[in-house]
Amino acid sequence: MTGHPAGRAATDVAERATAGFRQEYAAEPAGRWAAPGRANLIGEHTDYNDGFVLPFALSLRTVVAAAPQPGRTWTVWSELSGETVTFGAEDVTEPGRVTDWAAYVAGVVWALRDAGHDVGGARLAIASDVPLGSGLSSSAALEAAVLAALVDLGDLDLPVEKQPRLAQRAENVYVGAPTGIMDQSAVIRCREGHALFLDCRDESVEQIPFDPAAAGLTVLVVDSRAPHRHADGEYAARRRSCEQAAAQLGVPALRDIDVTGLDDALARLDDPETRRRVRHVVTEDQRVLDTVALLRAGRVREIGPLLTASHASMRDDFEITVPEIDTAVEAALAAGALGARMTGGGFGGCVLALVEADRADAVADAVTAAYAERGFTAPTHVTVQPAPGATRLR
Ligand code: GAF
Repeated sequence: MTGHPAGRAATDVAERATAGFRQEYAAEPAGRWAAPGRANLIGEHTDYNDGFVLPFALSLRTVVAAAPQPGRTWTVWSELSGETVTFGAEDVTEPGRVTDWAAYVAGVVWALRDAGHDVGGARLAIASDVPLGSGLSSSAALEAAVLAALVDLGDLDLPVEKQPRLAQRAENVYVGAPTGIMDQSAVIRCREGHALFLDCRDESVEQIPFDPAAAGLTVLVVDSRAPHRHADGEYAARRRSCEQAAAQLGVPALRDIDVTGLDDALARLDDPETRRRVRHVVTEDQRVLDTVALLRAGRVREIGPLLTASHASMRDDFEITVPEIDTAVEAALAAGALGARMTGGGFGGCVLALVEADRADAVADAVTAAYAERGFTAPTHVTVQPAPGATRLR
């Protein structure tokens, strides 16, 4: 996970966006806006159950260099595809007219217009260090960076607390991915040195100090390199089964069951698979609360077992892990990680491990060796510290 795919010059992502803008439009951008990828410390598949999550932002970022252009036309160049796509007002009257990567940009324009904002035409150039398809929210980073640019360029009245919902609508309705509110909230609202404790029901947030380095620790993020296996269909299926379980239990969302009422709730459900899904969500909400309590008390070293328990719950009850991911977690723990879990929606993506800073290389090597033994494609890794959310670059 170097952030620089083969063949691309290893220059700073903001410089690449600026250079792309100059080359494509033979002009200077009016500004540059960045939004990070995210890792979720704990709280998986709880967001669409109105529950709790605890993500933090990464220093890997997507940068949009942009300037206004007359009329209602948007032109977008992307470093990754090397393509330029232009769309007009007629393409953002309803979802689905712009496809592929540019749909995330058109979706933001659509969502802004749908919410009544008079968004002006713009030229945009996008560069990114957030790896695609690794479960680190490259799509939310793109949406958030574009949104920040369009809000600033048009001087639109859209407070930052309202931006995650709008970006989520772009993804849910225009792109058509039924995701929850976590990723857009994380990439927009996270702060450096903190994890974002988000109540997904009312979107209230608390910035929780999370500074592993101060405790001699680091977070190792391993990209499993596992091909995403049916991730979209499986995500939608998990979401459906949670919603059906809540309806069966007569509550608005699974958030309304707490661990003390879990056994009673499970006894009212006939289907063993549904019981497992419910048990994951209810216990995961509690693990988020327990993690937050430990971090508030400055006991960062003690969160490891909660991370590992979260992984077991995703593996055994929610059934969203794959062999590469489980191998990475097991190898990290065997090599001395304090805790390890898959992060993100599942069926591939990344694992995060809380490790002693001076053991990070040894843990990464152990994961690589376990992969080699099983014949998996070699994983990549990076160590991370909580970084800031979306911002205009000066
Ligand atoms: C994906 C989704 F986009 C999030 O909303 C969340 O549900 C996550 O999977 C699982 O916690 O990242």
